[in-house]
Amino acid sequence: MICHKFPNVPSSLNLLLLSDLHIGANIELGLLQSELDWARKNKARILINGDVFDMILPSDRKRFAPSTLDKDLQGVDDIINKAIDKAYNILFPYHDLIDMIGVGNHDAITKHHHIDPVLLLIDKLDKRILHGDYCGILTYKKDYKVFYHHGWGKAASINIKSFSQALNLVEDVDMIWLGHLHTRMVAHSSRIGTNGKLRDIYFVRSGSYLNHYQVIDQAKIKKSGRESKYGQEAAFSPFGLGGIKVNIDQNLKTTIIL
Ligand SMILES: [Mn+2]
Repeated sequence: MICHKFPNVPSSLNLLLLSDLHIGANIELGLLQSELDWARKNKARILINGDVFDMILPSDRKRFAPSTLDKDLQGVDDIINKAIDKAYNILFPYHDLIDMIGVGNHDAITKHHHIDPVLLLIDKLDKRILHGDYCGILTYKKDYKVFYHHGWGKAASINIKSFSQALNLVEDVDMIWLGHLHTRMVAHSSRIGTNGKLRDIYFVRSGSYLNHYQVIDQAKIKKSGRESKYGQEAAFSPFGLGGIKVNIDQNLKTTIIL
């Protein structure tokens, strides 16, 4: 895990919390780009909590389907190179805003393919960017602590249980941020501090950019065949798509920007 401090940030700090970009698959790129543009306009720092890449590769007989690849990755042998190029092209215009890129289960291909695509992406984008590993604690300003973990478990409908599980992992934080399940959500709670005062804690889960329920017209399905959609077959809920926008003001008060 990573433990890192960002002490020198604006007194009113905007964060854009992203995860589950799944670059390399067919994603809702327009949504991602509009969020990145929001970050530019509002001088937000961008953090990416894993699954930057989809990395469902042809050697994965269980999950790979050619139709699920982004068109820029089709018909090439060096799919991993092309996925890194694609992520670079999407993120480069915003590289100066990105503070961290972490690893999710889809990026963790080191065991089978002997490569860390997140490290290669960071090398290409901007060597200043923090490699976030799978989890860590980021401290903003004097003492605002965010615990992030890419996540665990099988995709399900709204799942609040993983937040109480995360509370068993970490103490004394202002925000717990997970990804992975693709079920975008925000919850606010508090804990009794050792001084007897209540301390706010926010639970956030950033969503993905995968839409399992795109409507396909008859001409396309009859010409090109049906596309494999694991989310439909498993009856996944359609989820809320996209990241989470946050403001932390000069008094370290959290506002989720909806
Ligand atoms: Mn994911």
